[in-house]
Amino acid sequence: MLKAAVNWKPWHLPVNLHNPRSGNLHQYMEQEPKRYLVTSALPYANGPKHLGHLAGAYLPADIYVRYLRAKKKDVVYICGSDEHGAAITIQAMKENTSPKAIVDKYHALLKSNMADLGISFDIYHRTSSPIHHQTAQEFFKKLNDAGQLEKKESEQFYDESAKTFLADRYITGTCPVCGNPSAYGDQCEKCGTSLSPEQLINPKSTLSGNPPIKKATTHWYLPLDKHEGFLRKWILEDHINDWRPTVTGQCKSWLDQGLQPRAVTRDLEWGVKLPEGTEGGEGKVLYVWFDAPIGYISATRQWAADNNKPWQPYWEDKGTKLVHFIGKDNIVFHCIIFPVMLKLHGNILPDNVPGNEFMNLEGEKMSTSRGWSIELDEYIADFVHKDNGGDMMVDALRYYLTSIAPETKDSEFTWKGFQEALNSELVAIFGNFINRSFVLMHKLCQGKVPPLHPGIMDDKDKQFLDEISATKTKLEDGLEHYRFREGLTTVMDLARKGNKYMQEKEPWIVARQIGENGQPTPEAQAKIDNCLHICLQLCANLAIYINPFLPFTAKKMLHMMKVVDKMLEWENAGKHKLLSVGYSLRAPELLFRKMEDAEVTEQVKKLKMKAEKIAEGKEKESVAAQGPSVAVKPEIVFDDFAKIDLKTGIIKAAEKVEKADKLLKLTVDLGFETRTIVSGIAMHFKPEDIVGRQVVVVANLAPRKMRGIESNGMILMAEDPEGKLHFVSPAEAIAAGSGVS
Ligand code: B3M
Ligand code: ZN
Repeated sequence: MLKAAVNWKPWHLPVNLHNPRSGNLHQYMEQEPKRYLVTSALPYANGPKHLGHLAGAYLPADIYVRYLRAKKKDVVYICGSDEHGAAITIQAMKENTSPKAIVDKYHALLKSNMADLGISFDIYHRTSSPIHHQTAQEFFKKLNDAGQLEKKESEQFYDESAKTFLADRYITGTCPVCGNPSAYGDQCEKCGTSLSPEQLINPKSTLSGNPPIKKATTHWYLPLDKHEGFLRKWILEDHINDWRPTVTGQCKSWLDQGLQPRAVTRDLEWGVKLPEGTEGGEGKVLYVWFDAPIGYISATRQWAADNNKPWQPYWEDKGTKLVHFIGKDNIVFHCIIFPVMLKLHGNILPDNVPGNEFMNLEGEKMSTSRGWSIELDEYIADFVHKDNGGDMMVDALRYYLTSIAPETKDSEFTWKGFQEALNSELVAIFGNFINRSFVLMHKLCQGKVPPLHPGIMDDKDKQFLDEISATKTKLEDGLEHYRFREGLTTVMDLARKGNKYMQEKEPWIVARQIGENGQPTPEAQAKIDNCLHICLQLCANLAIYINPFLPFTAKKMLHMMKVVDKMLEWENAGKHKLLSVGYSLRAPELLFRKMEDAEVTEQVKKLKMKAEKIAEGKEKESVAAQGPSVAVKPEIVFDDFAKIDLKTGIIKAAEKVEKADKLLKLTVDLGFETRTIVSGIAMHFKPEDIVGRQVVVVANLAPRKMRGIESNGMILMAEDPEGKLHFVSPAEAIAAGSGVS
């Protein structure tokens, strides 16, 4: 006991406040920044966010800042809700409430989701706050007063019945690229093309359903075209080697297309009003993409005020390293538009913008609106709040998402892949190594850190200690250069080597060399000591290395080792004497649990059902949008009608579709062939009652999968005012396959 006390290190319990500084700063090409300002894209407070968002903008930033904090850097991690723009007002319409109610509701949700997942913002602010409105107005005013904005009149889409100009999102029409009939004025969600409302075919206002007219209005423009030269040099020369190629590549294609002045104001109610006294600015607000990035600045101001610090150096001093973490859909705003704003306003520019590609889900694009997503709150409900090992499932998620981070190309989340990563990597490699080290230490070394006997160290021992130190440099290289996926692999490789080292040393076999006293011989014990001493030093190092990625796990490891948080400081990484000889350690705790096959099946099923339910809802909506049946749809020409191939058929067999209340699977004889058609008529007809019926079928409708069954066609039905369905069929018996026109 006395020995242990003498050997206590500052990170051993009880806390000793002495602070050793090794000063072994790693050498980098660039000058050491004075401070870091790290941001994650401000999520729209218009609904829950999904795992793709987490993997794209929040988790990597969190890993980065946790690493910087471990290095005792001056770092502030900024985020908050983006509470303006059409994303909010449209959601308010959908939920039949006010924009304010929407942002209040979703801001609270996002804030708590992020906290549950260990995202360690220094502030999670909101753009509806007064300090943000003030900051954004001052920003606009400074640029406007300096003559950096252009004011011009232009024709914009206007809804005459709603008496309002229409934001791009309020206009829908047919996508000129893919023909999607419900593309938005700024983007087609089906093919991903970014659009302007002018490009839409048959544009319609979502407010009234009427085609909009063009009306003159005045707006302020940011003349991006004037800053093209600066952007080209800054991105395509100065940062061509340190930014991700996917990011510079996207910038290059924007620049090559030629930049246009961009309107930074809108005729809307909801948003940051133009500063008072702006001539002609009444009734106008700042464009959401103008005010949102200024949210990074206003959040910094709020953070500084809360912490009694000056905020200006973070945005004005060149010694600040500013890093924006975003998804690829936000690249143009963070690499082109906001930098121009910052430059004109006299601020520093981002040092890097690590934009991530997209994470797909089980073979398809993740999308909340289509229901093909795992929302943060769904994951939290299923695995964090429900599961008693909640924190361990947060780290399991952080692990899997980082291991498949879409850093260079799109990647894919699958539940099977998650299970595999958890069971055969986290549990079988990392958790297993820590657990074995602790179990053996309790069994063979009286629950204490055994001494190291240098005289009998062999090459394997020495090499392995070198390996522990070498990992530090390798991991730093990954973390400093935003290659988190590689960084995590580096840590896991070390744990894997730990298992291999222990396997080769097999202390449990060595322990069978028993002396006369029934204990292992002194030589055998010395070998056991060396192996477990080194393994335990590795455990301490693994805690430091894994901490930025899996903070909850690192914390548990500290508890097992009975050391304080201070041990996690980066300057301790790679050292071989983190745990003092003779110090007694706790029993091992379970760090991770396996994911069962049943959980995988259940989640995949849940995902499919959610998407189907939403698809059904949308179908209803679009039927409803066509109006009551007395109204007639817009006129078509004969050629439109002639495209539809209607044929008569006879129902040969009908059966219920499992777990789908509304669907019947029909076998229909069309004369020339027999088809499977899935029809939503199960609430109206019993299968046995409709066999033998004559029907009319849309024979050339593209096949569609419903509940895993491919449906080849559609049965025509008439709906009476009570909503009851009736078959449409020839009055007399007629050969199956007869044409209908
Ligand atoms: N709210 C878009 C998005 O959530 C936008 C980001 C703002 S970052 C300043 O993808
Ligand atoms: Zn399209």
